[in-house]
Amino acid sequence: MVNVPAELVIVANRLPVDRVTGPDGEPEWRASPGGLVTAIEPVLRANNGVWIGWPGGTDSGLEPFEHDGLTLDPIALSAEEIEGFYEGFSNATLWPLYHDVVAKPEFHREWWDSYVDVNRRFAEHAAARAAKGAMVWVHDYQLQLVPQMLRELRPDVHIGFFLHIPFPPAELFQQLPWRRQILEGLLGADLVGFQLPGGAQNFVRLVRQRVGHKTHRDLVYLPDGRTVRASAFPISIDVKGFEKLARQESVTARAKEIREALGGPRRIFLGIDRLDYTKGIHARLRAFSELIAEGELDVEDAVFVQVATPSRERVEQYRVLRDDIDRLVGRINGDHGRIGTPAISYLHASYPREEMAALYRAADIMVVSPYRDGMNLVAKEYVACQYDDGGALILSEFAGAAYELRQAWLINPYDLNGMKAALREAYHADAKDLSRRMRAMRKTIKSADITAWARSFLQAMDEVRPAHGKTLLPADRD
Ligand code: GDG
Repeated sequence: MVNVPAELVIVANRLPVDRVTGPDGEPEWRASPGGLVTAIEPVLRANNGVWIGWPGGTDSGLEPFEHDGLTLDPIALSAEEIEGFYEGFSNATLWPLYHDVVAKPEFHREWWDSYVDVNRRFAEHAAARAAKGAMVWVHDYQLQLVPQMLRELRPDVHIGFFLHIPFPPAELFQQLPWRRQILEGLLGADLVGFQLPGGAQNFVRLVRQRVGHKTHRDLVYLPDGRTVRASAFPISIDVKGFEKLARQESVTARAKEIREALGGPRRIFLGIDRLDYTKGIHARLRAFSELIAEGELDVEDAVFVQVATPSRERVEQYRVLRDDIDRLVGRINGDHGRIGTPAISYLHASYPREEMAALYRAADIMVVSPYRDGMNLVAKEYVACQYDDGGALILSEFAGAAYELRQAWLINPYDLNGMKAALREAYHADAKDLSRRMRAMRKTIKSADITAWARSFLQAMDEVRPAHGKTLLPADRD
């Protein structure tokens, strides 16, 4: 299966595995966590597709291989490309630019050159792997030039693109010296998907203004007669899978153990994020610590567990953030902690899924406070795990998830007093209020899970450019 042309090709920056050194000193593959993996894996399995991506590291000459039933096709990056394409243009130019310039984006011409080169390599690889008339689904901000490059090589294939992060308003996107190239790159796709309608509208407006194509609602009309559709497909999670995990006896037992290890507080607050400056970790810890300082909360009754998964550790802004959070946690615990009862239990580590589920089960109040976030799967995962309708969700209105999870305590993470009020309210909320909110949110996510997301994207692909009898299977799971 490893080298046959594939009917479905997933192209994403990262493969869903990391190359690690095993116990015997030999390199081996290990599944890696992340929003994209969680979302795509079921669709790929259902269609026997191939996933093209970078495995991390600088190993070259890696061959396609099978891992846990998935066909994976690694693309090598050199040390210079990791610096220019990945850490540079993707994560120090596009990432901050697309997230409301929460941090200042850097523009360097050599980073751009590297982005173009690596995008071309991905496109060439996809062109070589796709069967005639196949569906190629390209993912995310690192690969926005791939659709156009691939179309030039393989006009027969159907190309979908999905952006997992927000697409910025014209006023910000305009700053990018290569704005036109990015728009033209995306227009190589038949369907360009965004998390929210606002992202799709920003894109269509920019195409009209900057490239000069005719548009009508969610359609762009190209001079060569092609039509490109730009619409919203809010991503979701494997709701049933998470609930099943949460119901496992071992997870229930571990959740109890976590609570005991924390000294049996009345309420556990929880944050789980990649350590990223867009996630608003700083703001939520400050809000919590002020409530303690003001005597509204007591460390005997309330603890904040913050898991920050290591991320992009070689990018300067992420190093600075790590030091900032370390300092803040140290100061808060130094000021307010007591022996055996710190105010904040801070974990800079990555955990297995079972431990994540146990944390979600143990938490009474989940705090998700990004300054800007495409969707935020953590918020949905927390809701999926609350099968007894308990628990409270505090959610930033700047996360895509806020458009669906309306019954959460919605907050503006820039408004510290507003955030404190929400934390206080959730802390004191009665069981009836909590279960009314949680029930409604659970209903929402159950009706729009990952299967529905994939199905709607693939269906839209079919509509925008019919596949002549070939239909991909959605990921059906029970
Ligand atoms: C991008 C967009 C969009 C985290 N730590 C561990 C772990 N995780 C898993 C979570 C969740 C995923 O990683 C994180 O997804 P998010 O959506 O919260 O955030 P990003 O990584 O920024 O994802 C985002 C997403 O793409 C999908 O489109 O929602 O807006 O920024 O699934 O559970 N999983 C495990 N151990 C960890 O320590 N096992």
